[in-house]
Amino acid sequence: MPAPFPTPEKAWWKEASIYQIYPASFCDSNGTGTGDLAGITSKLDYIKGLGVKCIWLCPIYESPQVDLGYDISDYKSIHSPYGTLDNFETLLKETHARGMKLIMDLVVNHCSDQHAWFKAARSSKTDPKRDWFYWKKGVVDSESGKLREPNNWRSVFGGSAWTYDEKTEEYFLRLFCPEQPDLNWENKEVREAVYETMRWWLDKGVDGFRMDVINLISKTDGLPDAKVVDHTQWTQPPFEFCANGPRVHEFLQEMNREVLSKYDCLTVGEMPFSHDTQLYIPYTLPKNNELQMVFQFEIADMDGEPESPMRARKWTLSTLKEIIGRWQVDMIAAGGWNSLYLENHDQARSITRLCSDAPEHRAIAGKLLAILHSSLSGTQYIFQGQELAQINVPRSWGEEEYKDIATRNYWNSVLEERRSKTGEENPDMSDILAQCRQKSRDNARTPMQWSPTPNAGFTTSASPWMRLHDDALNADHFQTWNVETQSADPNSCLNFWKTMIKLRGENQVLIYGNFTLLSPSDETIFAYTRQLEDQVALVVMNFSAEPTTYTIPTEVEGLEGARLLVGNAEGEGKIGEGSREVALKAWEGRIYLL
Ligand code: TEU
Repeated sequence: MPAPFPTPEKAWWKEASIYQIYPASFCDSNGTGTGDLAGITSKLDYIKGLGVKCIWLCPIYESPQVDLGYDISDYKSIHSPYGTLDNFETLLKETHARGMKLIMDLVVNHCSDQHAWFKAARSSKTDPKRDWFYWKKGVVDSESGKLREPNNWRSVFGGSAWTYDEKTEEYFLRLFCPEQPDLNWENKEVREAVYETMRWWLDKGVDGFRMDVINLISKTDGLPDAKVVDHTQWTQPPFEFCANGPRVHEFLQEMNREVLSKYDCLTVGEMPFSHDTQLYIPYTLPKNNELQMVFQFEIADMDGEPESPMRARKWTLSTLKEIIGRWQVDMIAAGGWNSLYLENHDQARSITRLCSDAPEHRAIAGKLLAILHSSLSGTQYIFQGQELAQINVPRSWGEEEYKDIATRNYWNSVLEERRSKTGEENPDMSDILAQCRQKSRDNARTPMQWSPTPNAGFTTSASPWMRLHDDALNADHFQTWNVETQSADPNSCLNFWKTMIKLRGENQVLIYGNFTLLSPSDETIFAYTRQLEDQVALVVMNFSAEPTTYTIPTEVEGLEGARLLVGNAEGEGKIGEGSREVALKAWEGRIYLL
């Protein structure tokens, strides 16, 4: 198998496995029921023990927490329940002392409506900060004669993307919730204020940024009405005019020139709302001097309805393979770099979504996904709890347990619609509850489970901010799904993840090797090879709850000397002499070195 494209240049940030922390749900050091910075510091040895080289901290800044920290009211102070700047400095120092790096979340497409910038902008039409945001007059609707929003853009969280401001009688744009006004990047002062904030954190010693919805910062001039694709509503998805917009590359190049190029830092741009590989490659090409990599959403979106992501949609293994294969080949062939994630704080748990969370399959499925995730090209991001084989919340939970604004808005909008249709105060919502259990962002946000003790050692408070998974309490389960118990069990998912992170570090073919997909239309087996110079790795995974036998295609050479590098099930895992057949148990996966 000849190598089809040149080996990427090596870099620390390509090889680092990164651990994502959602601060509210990680570890509560002072019994408030909410995680905090001192709690994170107390767990640094655990994080280092995983083998990761870097931490990504979700927002810890001052915030009214309407969108759990993604609505920032002061970029230079800490949300007080999380601690103080001193606590942050300690966390950073202790992270560095353990040879790890720390990147921050940079949320600058929007800020909070409680930020001083927006308060000033809102105070009068002539305030110097007015133009730091998008303001527009309402439009008189030709049919009703009433004043309506300046255009038909729909918010990511539902409803119009505009909010009316009584005082100045204009609307402001907010692509997320009304408390998250969009910053106007066309205004140079805004960009300078952002760069100044970035320098402030980098000068403190932070090692880079994960940039929230950074592909939304440039909007098409005049903010034209979006195409009508949803005939049931007036508002429409606005992304053709606000995602990957006309000046986005110019802005990122300026940010790179002004800030990033002056530091040895890691940069990853979060970029939802398109799946076009070719559109995303330029962001990561070294010659363009923008970002190192992007989070694309093709796997995240695969099992949700495009116009209503909370509605689950059927997917097939061949689709997943096509998506992964395309990014693995096209991005690397072009000279860009991928970022790999199966979970984050906005996604349901990957075992539930992609495999089976039935008690008998859960641990092996978690390990299977660790094999997949650790044998692809790109920088690897692991979300807290993923290493413990955490799954979605129990089906028995009621709607009152769901806290996330996207989920709440969706629930309330359907409820209202059904109330008005049926005239019933309590219409049947069981289908929507089932959707929440499948797709809600809350599924990722249940607190970390540290030990087989009350509240799983997450907090000493009797009322954690979010309910712990029943795993943590249920007598059948609480012995299994936590850090302490799994640390002591050599066969646990947690220890398997440690093995995979270590093997990835030791076998660079898994990070840099060329990717070749095998058997693309097979709906049970996910198999591929990776090749780096004369090293070849063969990955074979059974994505089904039934045992199966896979015949390795003849295009794969060198099977005679195959050595099993790792597998997630017991047994020798040998490929029979002179045979191309591999027998795999339910959810079994293996990596061979050829
Ligand atoms: O998320 C971007 C985003 O729009 C999606 O991940 C969204 O959450 C998903 O499609 C479900 O609706 C980022 C942050 O990660 C997220 O937590 C914030 O809510 C959002 O931006 C706004 O800052």
